[in-house]
Amino acid sequence: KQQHLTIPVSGMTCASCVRSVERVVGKVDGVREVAVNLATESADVTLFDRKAGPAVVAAIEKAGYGVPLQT
Ligand code: 9UX
Repeated sequence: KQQHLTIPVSGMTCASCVRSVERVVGKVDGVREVAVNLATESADVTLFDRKAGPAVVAAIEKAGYGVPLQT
């Protein structure tokens, strides 16, 4: 089932960081669309399949950014 997620992303400080995160997330299998917002430190991601969620988080962390736990 298609799903929209807002994922918190820490460690982004400039527009290049935003593009880096958009690039790596966009390459993950199952991602339909991604838009990263520096001001809110989050990534809005639309997935073709909710099973892609963990791979999106892994890709963000591998690129050197953090995904703080949502409370
Ligand atoms: Mo921006 Mo991000 O210069 O690691 S690319 S700080």
